[in-house]
Amino acid sequence: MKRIVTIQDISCFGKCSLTVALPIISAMGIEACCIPTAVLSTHTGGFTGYTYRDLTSDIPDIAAHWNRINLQLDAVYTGYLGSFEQIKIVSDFFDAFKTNDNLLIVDPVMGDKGKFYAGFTMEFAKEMKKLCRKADVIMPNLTEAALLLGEEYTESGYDESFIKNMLIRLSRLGSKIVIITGVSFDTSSQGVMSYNSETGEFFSYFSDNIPGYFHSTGDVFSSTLAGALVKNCDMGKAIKIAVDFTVECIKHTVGYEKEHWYGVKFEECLPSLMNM
Ligand code: PXL
Repeated sequence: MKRIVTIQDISCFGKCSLTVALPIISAMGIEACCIPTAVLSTHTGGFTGYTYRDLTSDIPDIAAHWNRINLQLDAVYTGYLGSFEQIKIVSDFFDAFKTNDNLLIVDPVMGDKGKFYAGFTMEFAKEMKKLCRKADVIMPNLTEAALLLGEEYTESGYDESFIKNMLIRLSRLGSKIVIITGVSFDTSSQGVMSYNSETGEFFSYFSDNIPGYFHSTGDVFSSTLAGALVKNCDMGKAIKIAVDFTVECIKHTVGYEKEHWYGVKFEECLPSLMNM
């Protein structure tokens, strides 16, 4: 059985980060361990007055204990990180747990639709770039890709060579595999493009573009992709599973946007992920 540790916050209500990653990884038949980086009463996208308890100082002690019990990890998958110090500590965690055959997977969560999430800045993006340098796989959305490259966000009107060029430049940060999510060349489809800097291979996979904004789909995609890669799916298959499952969760939420504006109803789709 494979084992992933995912390092991100717990938003107690709101269906994102750990409350999405843990069930998805478990449903894929992978042992899910976690390091919660902070506890929030809700996520920050659309709620006001949320609580935030920082758990950064617990991370080195958890890492030290895991070292003492010689815990082996098939992958370390990071999502939302809340401070410069957290990035630094996660970077130390990478150094402590990297082996020749495990995967360091970074979703550089910082923003969407051309905007930072609450509390993120350009300085944070510069720090995140350093973490991406150590990763084997990074999976920014188009907004985060632009932030990592220090450029303006291009919302639409780009073509395949524009994204390929971004992928190549992002790979120069240091990771072997780069995946850009939220790519759309026309209004009817949306998907992802990836680049493997060792083989020079590009891969794209597109599905239906469903109008509207659906929270937590980035976390659904990244958790599924991390699981598929750890289960040794090739890149094409891993991306297809992650996109298809994310789109299924979105379609399942269409019509329930009022009650479920804060996150997609991924739970009822988990049986289908297990079958994939
Ligand atoms: O889904 C990414 C995410 C994770 N964690 C927190 C967030 C967000 C996005 O808004 O607010 C706390």
